[in-house]
Amino acid sequence: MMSTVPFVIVATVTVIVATVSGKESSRHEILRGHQIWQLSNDVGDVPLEVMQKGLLDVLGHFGTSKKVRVPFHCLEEAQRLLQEKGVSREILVEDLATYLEDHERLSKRSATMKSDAYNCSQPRHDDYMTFEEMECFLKRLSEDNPRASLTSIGKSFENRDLWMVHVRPNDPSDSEEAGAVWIEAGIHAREWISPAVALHILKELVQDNGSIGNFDVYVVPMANPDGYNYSFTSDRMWRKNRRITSQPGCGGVDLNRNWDFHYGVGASENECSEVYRGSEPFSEPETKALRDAMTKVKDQLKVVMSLHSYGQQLLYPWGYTKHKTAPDTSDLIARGKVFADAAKSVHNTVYKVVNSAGDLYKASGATDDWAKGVLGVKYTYTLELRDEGMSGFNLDPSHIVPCSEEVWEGLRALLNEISKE
Ligand code: 0X9
Ligand code: ZN
Repeated sequence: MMSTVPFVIVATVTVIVATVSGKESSRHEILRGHQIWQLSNDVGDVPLEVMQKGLLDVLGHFGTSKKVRVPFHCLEEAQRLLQEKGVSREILVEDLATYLEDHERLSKRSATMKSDAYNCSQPRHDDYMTFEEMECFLKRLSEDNPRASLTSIGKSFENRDLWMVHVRPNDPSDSEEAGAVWIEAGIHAREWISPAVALHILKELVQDNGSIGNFDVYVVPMANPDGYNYSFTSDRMWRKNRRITSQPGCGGVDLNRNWDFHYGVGASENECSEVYRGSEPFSEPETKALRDAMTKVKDQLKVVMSLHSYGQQLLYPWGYTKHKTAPDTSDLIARGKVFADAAKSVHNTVYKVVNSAGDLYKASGATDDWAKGVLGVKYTYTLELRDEGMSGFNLDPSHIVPCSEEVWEGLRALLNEISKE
């Protein structure tokens, strides 16, 4: 017999039950049923192959073991493929939505519960900032500091501004040109610590009275604003931009696979994959804008640093191949160690200086390889920020300040060393 209970009563009961269980209006619904697995050691490239098929998302890389996220509808297929290749798994998180909800409840934060009104004068230290809050800070910074100018280098797929701040050297009368540094952050949406650190570095840069030498510094603190915004509102684990693709439910291009240098290696043609490279090199408005802005200052560029998370590693090229050594490798390692030693001196955080393809995994189409291979910039790095995997992307905001402090110290030491060349 059909139930005669009116919908309104069912709905009311559902709301009460949901409220009691604390699961009302969850913004993590999209991740319901997703699991986090720790894969057995010595997995080789198997997880990356499965990721390229769009069945899982490799999160962290530690030696030979890997942590992956598997969407609910891929659980069986991913498990079957991994088993076929002799890779076993341990389930670390049964349901990612519940995990994130519990975590938020414990840390008493949620996107809708911001601590206090934001007045734009300083970057937040107590919480991750929304894109609008970042814009407000950047505008205020450039109004208040004559050495800083703010430019929109283009628009994102959803028409948000791609902001670049140029901080001129402290002493422009100093005839010795040091060159320029390029800092890119937030190209991967869910890596929230990256733009947060970039904003804190900007704050330091405009206050700096010459301790970094005579460098011009260009900072793009939010290279993927659409993805970042989406990771706040709808999917905390979103990585790509928000390009609409031909397959419904499989949007987004991995902007760190879209640059035109050995395009395609270690990236995917599959729109559903987390490492989808896009329809062609520089198919995306975000990478095009970055390319054009970097190209304009290419003759000045000495250092390009792309901020990511997580893993606490300073990666040097190449990323596209394990079989070739990039030019200047010994200098990249030596200066990288200067960065790491200085960073460690602040809060004892260890950043390992490692080769991208050799020590992490093969992946082409990233900022660092393109800047070195095409623009010919000597020092190009990807810096994987805190942590080593305890919290991963879900890093507590209490890390924002200490992480920024150690990166600032590392950067200062690195630039001082390079300015001696
Ligand atoms: O895979 C990436 O794009 C970066 N790691 S992340 O976990 N943040 O996604 C590393 C990129 C390293 N550089 C190259 N492979 N060229
Ligand atoms: Zn990243």
